Amino acid sequence: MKIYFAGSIRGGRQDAALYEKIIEFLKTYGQVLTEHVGDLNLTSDGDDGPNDKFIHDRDMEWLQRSDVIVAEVTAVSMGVGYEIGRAVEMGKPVLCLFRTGAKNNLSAMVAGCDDVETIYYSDIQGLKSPVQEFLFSIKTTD
Ligand code: 6IA
Repeated sequence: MKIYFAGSIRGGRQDAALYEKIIEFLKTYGQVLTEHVGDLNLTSDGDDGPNDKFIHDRDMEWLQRSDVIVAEVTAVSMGVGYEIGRAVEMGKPVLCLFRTGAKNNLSAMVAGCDDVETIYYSDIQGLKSPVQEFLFSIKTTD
């Protein structure tokens, strides 16, 4: 199973350590195409690598190739919102993860989308069983 994990980069890296843990967990179910999202050395500047067109086009290619999108949506990120919208248009299964008790509310454009499933959770332990259930429910290309 090819998994596209989405998490905030220029939107802020305050949850990067959590992304790293979620990615490690997801890797027990398949290949995570976007492991760099959990790289603790990646800063919100995000400008020390390839240019933006390269990043966008490569990410869209990975999104196209993926079987499922898992997005941590607690930190507000325009890029993650964009990826969710593109994935829905591609007909991909989309799972969003939102921490209860966050200062911000989840955007209505995600929370109100019938094509997106959202898990509300308080810690990574509480995530594991519902995420597994979602992943087992989808068909893969492998
Ligand atoms: O608006 P944001 O930057 O918060 O958007 C984050 C989302 O867009 C993530 O889920 C990524 O899939 C994607 N994304 C944004 N920037 C990058 C990026 N920057 N590399 C890969 N995916 C990205 C390059 C960083 C550089 C240090 C090599």
